[in-house]
Amino acid sequence: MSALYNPTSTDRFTFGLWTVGNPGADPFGGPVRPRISPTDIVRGLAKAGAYGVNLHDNDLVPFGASAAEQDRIVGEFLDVVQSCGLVVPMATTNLFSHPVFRDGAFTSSDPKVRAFAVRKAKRAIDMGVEMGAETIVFWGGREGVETDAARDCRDALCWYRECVDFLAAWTLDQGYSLRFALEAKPNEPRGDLYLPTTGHMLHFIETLDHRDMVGVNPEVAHENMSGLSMVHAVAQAMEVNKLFHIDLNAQRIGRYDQDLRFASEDLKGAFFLVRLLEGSCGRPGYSGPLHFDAHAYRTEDSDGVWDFASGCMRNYKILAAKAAAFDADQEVQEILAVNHADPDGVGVLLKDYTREGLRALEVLDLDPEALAKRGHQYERLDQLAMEHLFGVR
Ligand code: GLT
Ligand code: MN
Ligand code: MN
Repeated sequence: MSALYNPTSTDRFTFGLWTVGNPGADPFGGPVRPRISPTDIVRGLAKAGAYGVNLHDNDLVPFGASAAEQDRIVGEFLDVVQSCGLVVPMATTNLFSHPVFRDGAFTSSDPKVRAFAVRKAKRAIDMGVEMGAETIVFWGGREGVETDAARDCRDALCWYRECVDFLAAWTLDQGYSLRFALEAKPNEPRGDLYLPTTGHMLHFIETLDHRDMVGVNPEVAHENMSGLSMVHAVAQAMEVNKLFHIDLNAQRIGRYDQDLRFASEDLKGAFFLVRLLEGSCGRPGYSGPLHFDAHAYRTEDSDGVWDFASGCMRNYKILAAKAAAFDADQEVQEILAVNHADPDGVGVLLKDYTREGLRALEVLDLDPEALAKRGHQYERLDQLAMEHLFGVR
């Protein structure tokens, strides 16, 4: 395998403790791999060329641990993180594993459960700040229902908003400089999750008190589970400066949440996603951490886990090189230039409404029959993308 695509810390690749630490359990069978300790995960990630490690509170500190126990565990962990030259850019709260969250955390009908969830999230944020995290992810794994008989969905959304508003206000009150990133998923483990796509999240964010500090954390698998385009979800977030974090993995449409090695399915989707994240068509890219929220196949032993991690990072770098080559390809540029051409300066008329602009629009020579005759050469353009991907161009 070419060393050209070996990751280094400047690539800003991150993994969660729960990703490489996944022991291969599924709903039909138990773990198949020994549990790797958090500190060994950190050592392994540093060796593999990652930049950082992310975690849920309970990936590191057991649920219900005392303050003294937490201090000891966090201290030991941070010593290893620092000695390995890694960082912890993102932290999150497990609001889904404990049975107390069986009917939701921020959207539970029981205010005591909501209060417990907020208090747990608050403590996880404190822990994240101690570790130097800049982003706090919220994935509402239990925020949903099997039956809408349970509550009016509008109440759920209102409670969800109250909890995020409360935590944002508290974060600001603490003087923490943090951003929240909300992660959508359509279903699993609940029958239907509230706020099922990144688009739903983006609108919800606009209804929050402290919307400036809240953005999204789209995941490839989660958008694809709904049969939607991850590229379009991410682009919409980027266009309004709301892409605060990203969960990269792979997924086949119509399946359970597979969390596969990045780009191992839907190669073309991954190619256009990387092209978008790297910056394309004169638009800036994304500069935050590139997080892989995925895990090794259940078939793998401990060595296979590191093959998986290396594959995620190499695939991103290979696709970044392919995307750059595609954008630099003269034939690609020619096709795009023809399609975007504006020799008569028409586009500017639509930028802002003015009465003069309207008059100019009305007298334009626009012949729909002539415009409709034009082919766009997208078969050729897409084939060029394919040939770059196949490595024959
Ligand atoms: C869980 C989930 C992921 C989320 C993680 C953050 S936890 O593994 O499947 O998509 O990003 O809470
Ligand atoms: Mn997932
Ligand atoms: Mn995720």
